Amino acid sequence: YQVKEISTKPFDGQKPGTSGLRKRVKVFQQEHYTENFVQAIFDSIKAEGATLVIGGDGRYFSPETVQTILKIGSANGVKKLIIGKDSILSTPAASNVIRKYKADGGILLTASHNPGGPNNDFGIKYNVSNGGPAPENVTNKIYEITKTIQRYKVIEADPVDLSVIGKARYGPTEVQIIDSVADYVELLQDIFDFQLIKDFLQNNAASFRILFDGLHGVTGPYARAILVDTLGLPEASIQNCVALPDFGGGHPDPNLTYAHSLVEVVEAKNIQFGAASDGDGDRNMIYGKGAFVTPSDSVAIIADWAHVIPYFKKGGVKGLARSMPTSKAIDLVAQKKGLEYFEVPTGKSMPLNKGWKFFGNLMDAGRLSICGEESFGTGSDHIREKDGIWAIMAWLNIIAAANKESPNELIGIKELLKKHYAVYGRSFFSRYDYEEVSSEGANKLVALLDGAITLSSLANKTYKSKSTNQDFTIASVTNFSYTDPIDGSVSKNQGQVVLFDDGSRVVFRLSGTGSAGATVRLYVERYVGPEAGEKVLAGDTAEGLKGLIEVALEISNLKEFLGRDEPTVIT
Ligand code: VG1
Ligand code: CO
Repeated sequence: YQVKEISTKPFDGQKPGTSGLRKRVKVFQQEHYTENFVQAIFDSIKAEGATLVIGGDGRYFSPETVQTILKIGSANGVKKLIIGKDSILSTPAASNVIRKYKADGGILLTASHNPGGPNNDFGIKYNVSNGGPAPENVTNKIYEITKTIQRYKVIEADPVDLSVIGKARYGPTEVQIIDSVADYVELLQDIFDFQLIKDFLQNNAASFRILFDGLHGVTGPYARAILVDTLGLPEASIQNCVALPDFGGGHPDPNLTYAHSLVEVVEAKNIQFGAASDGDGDRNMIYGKGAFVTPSDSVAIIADWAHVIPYFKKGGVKGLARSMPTSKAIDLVAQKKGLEYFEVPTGKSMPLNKGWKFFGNLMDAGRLSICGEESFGTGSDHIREKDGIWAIMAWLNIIAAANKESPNELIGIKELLKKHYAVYGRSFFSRYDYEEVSSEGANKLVALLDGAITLSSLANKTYKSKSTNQDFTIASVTNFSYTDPIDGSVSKNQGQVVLFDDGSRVVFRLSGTGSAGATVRLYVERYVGPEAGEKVLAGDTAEGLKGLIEVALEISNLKEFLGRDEPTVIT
C-alpha cells in the first residue's frame, strides 16, 4: 500500500480538553483541519501496531470523519480498528469496548450535549487504554503537534461500509465493525438484577409506568435494547429514541430546561419514573411525576442502596466521591457506612482540563466505586466515564429492591427521597448558570472573591436576607485546590467556596465548556437535618434556597459585575 504524504499548515486553537476538541462543524470541514488533528493524535500515541476503538454519538460529520481516521490511521501503521456500526458508540459503551477488547485507546466523535447538525458542533476526543479520557500530558502533546504540523499521511483505499457488522480491511489495517449495543447490554446485565427489575415492572405495569427520553441522542438504541427488548416494556416507555445526526434540532442535555419533552409527558400522563440522557449518553436525569431528583441526591441514594445491586454485592463498595460543587449528601452516606470519600475538582475546570480523570485515577487505584457530579453525571468503576443508562438502571434496581423489602406500599422516586431525607437530612441544592457574560465582568467577580480570601475580609460577617429574614454568617472563604492522592498532582483555583456557620455553602466557578464569552456558575447548598421534620424536608428547592441565593448575589456583587438580573439556566 502506498503511503502518501499530504502537506498542510497548522490551524490555531486545536487544543483539546479532556472532553476533546469541540468546534463548529464548519470549522472541522475546512480543508485539512480534521486531518491535521487526527494526524496529531496518531503522532502523540504509539500508532504503529495499535488497536483502537472508533465510535461516537452519531452526530453530523461522523461517518466522514471515520473514513478520515481509516485513511490516516492505516498510513500511520495502526494494526486494527474496532468501529461501532454506523460509527455509533455511546461514550460509556466506548469506554467499555476499549476495556473489554483490551484496546490501546479510542477516538470518540462527540460534542456531548452540544447541539449537532451542519451549523452546530462536532468534536473529537481521545480516550486511553483504561477507557477514560486522555490525561493532560497526552492532550498537551496533541496540541503541541497541531501547532507545527507540516504534513499528514494517508493511504487511499476503498471506503469501508460502516453498516455491515463483521471483519473488513482498509489497506493494511484490520477493521472490525461491531454491534454498537450488544457489549454494553451484556455489561449491564452483569451489573444489575434484571430479573428483579423485570418482575417488579411486570407486577406493577399499571401503577408504575416508565418513560425514557433519548432526546434523539445516541442512547435511543441502547434504551430500546434494554427497556423494550430485554425488560419487555411497551413501546410507549421510550420516546425520541431514534438517533439523529442533528438530534432533531434539539439541545440533547438532560435537565429541566432542555429535556422539557420528558417533563411534559411525565406530568401530563402521571408517569412514575421518567429519565433522559444526553447526546453521547454519559449524563442522566431522573424525573418522576412531581419528583425531580437532583444529581447530588441521586448519587447519594445509589451509594446508600448499593448493597442491592449485584455488582456491588459481589465486589463491595470501595469508596465514594463527588465533584467539589456537588452537594455533600453523598459524604453523609460515606460517613454512616464508614467508607472513604473524596471531593475532586469539576470535570472541566480552567485552566486545567482534567475531566473524569480524577475519578478514574481513584478507581484504577481501587479506592472508588461510586461517584457523581451535580451536572447530571453519575458513574461507577465498571467503566471510566460517567454513564447515563447505568444510573437509570441503578435507580430501577433500587426501586425494585425497595418494593420487595416493603411489599405493602408502592415505593417510587418520591418515597425513596423521603426515606433518604428522614435518615440523612436533605441538602437543598441548585445551580445558576450565567452564560455568555463578559469575561471582564466574570474576572472582576473572581478578583473580588480572591481578594476577600487574601485579606480574610469576609470571615465572620453576617448577611441578612431581606425576603426571608434569615441570617447567614460566613465561616470561611477559600479557593478550592486538590492534591490527587494517587499521582500527587495539584490542581489549584478550582472555584471560590463561601462556607457559612450553619454548614450552608456557595460556590463560584468559571465554566470550561462555554463557547462564547464566559460562563459563571453559582452553586448553592443548604443542609437541613432530619430533625426538621417531613414537611420542611419535602419543601420546594427554590423556597428552601431563596435567602441563601440572595446573600450569595450580594456578597459577590454578581448582578452588577455580570450585568444580569437573572441566570440563563437554573438546574
Ligand atoms: C461541565 C460540567 C462538568 C462536566 C463537564 C463535561 O463543565 O459542569 O461537571 O464534567 O461539563 O461534561 P463546565 O466546566 O462547563 O462547568 V460532558 O457530558 O460534556 O462530558
Ligand atoms: Co455527555
